[in-house]
Amino acid sequence: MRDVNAVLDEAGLTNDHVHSYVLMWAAHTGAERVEVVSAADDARLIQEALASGELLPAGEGRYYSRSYFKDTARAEERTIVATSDPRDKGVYNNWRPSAEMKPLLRDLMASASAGKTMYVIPYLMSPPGSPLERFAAGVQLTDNINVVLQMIRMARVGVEYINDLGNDFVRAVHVTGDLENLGQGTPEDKRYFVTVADERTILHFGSSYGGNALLGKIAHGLRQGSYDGWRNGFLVEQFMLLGITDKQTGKKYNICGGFPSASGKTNLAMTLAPDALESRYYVEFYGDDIAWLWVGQDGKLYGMNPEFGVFGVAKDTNEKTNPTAIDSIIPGTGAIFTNVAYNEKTQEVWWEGRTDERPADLDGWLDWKGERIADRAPENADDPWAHPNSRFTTTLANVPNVASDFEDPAGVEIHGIIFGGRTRDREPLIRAIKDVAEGVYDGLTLGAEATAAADGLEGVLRYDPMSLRPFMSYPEAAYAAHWLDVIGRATTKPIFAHVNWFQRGEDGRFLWPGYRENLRPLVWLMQLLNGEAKGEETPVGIVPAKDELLLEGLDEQTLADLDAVLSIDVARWRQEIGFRETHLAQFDGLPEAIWEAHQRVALALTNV
Ligand code: GTP
Ligand code: SPV
Ligand code: MN
Repeated sequence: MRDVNAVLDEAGLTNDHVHSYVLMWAAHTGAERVEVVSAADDARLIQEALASGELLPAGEGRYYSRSYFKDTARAEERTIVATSDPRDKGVYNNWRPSAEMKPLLRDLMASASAGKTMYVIPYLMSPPGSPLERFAAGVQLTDNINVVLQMIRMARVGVEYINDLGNDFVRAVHVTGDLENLGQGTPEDKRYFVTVADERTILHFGSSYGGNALLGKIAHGLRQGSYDGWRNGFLVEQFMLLGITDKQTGKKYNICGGFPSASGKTNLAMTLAPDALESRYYVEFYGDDIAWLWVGQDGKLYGMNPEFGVFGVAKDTNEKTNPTAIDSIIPGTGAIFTNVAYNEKTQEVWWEGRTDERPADLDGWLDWKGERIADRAPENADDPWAHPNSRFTTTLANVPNVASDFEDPAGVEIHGIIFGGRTRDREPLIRAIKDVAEGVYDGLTLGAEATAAADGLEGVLRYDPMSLRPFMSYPEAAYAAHWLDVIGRATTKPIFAHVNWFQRGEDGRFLWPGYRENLRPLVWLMQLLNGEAKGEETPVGIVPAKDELLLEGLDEQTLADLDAVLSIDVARWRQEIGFRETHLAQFDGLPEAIWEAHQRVALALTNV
């Protein structure tokens, strides 16, 4: 191999700490050559990936890739947080001693990139100049060109982000491994996705997909970030972030919030006002998956999206459900589609819900595994064409309603924090919570039906505190205390709310049309914050009075279902209180304020 130092020098990489880190791992993984990547290399790297067949063309300026069929989602049970302090063990963080995990990962990675290029990706998970910039820089090493191209879309990439940082960067090592021989999902599973949080080192082995492989996003942006936030006084959450401007009053409100994976963050963040409200409200997109939150000098709560792109669920994305997403992946955007269906003759892509009907002419169509659809056995005729966790990757700037100040390092003031999940009953469309401890309690008891973004468990209801469960890096009780501390320091408090777009009727249909219509309850929440709406008190928060919700333009069926959508099922709630007690009791040393909030809600429910 060429002298690695010379390669790094030529690329303008002057940080000595980065030099020694790259040198060490290049030697250890046995990579054949080293290449430093910057965003400006995108066009050339795309051509190389097309030439090698690692990408396929999907029309003008769009690309398609297929991952190994056993490598299509985050593998939560293989994901570990390691530190040297056993007190960092929580209920959900899958803690292991770093002294055990580091040698194991080193062994797995030894010579595992032989014959391959090791790409060096210096990246920043924040707008440059952010007060949290110091925690946002990293250098990912990867042996996979598709991962490089995805990282260029999802993070700010270039040597300028790390040259002046000394040792303040996350070391993020990704080695794909021999995907066909890793025993995925068997007792001999060789995949390990480890964040050594107290050393700010990420070691991921055995996947080239999504959060397993793009280490800026989930591993750094959420798991490492939340650990750093705990130690340094800020919050890092799996939250979307949007702004709503009332054109009549000129006021702008920013709302962030967490729904578990595949529960609607991207769709909500990219939403447009429903047609009937378009003349009055304008919605701006900031981020769809991660928010970092901090209290500013002025006592206000601020938030920013550390990402540079969107890695969105393809399923059901269409002109009606999410028109801005469709516009953000049109020809010329550089979008990459992964694991959707692909037509090798026309270079079109398709996924379930893209159009009402599957393409009628099967000629050229391959499913997400690359198998010819026209050749399917009759018993497989109904199998999905796209994988349910298939995704599109596109940069924020491609989203038509991206906020004009999305790169402002100052971030935006946060007025509201919402939690939501997929729950078919009990949870009303929206219930607002003004008390901070009760809001935090609500986040801690967030539950959802599991989804395709995480392996296994489909359909089972599980608790997912603040929607951070798969990314939790430190113990839950400390996490709750940290939330109370950070929000407690804000002198202007945000309002909290719990939302649910997924209530179903006895016939199984959704009772609320969702998507763009979801703006209505959010507008109500901001009116409540402002004193323009009063709502109705219930034991579990304030729900909108029917005439306070902006109803114009909703169809007959939705109006007929509205009572059900806004009502509180007290019997189901009393039962839920018992489940919550068991859930919270797992967390040793949970702050008293959280238990008190729980008791207040429980008591209010016995008294109705
Ligand atoms: P991750 O990227 O995995 O974190 O997912 P996410 O939370 O961003 O979820 P996303 O917005 O991609 O939505 C996941 C699925 O939920 C998609 O299939 C959407 O079409 C569907 N969905 C989103 N919003 C709504 C809604 O308001 N109502 C209904 N019925 N479905 C929705
Ligand atoms: C999620 O699963 O919550 C995602 C996608 O945002 S991934 O990056 O693959 O984790
Ligand atoms: Mn996510």
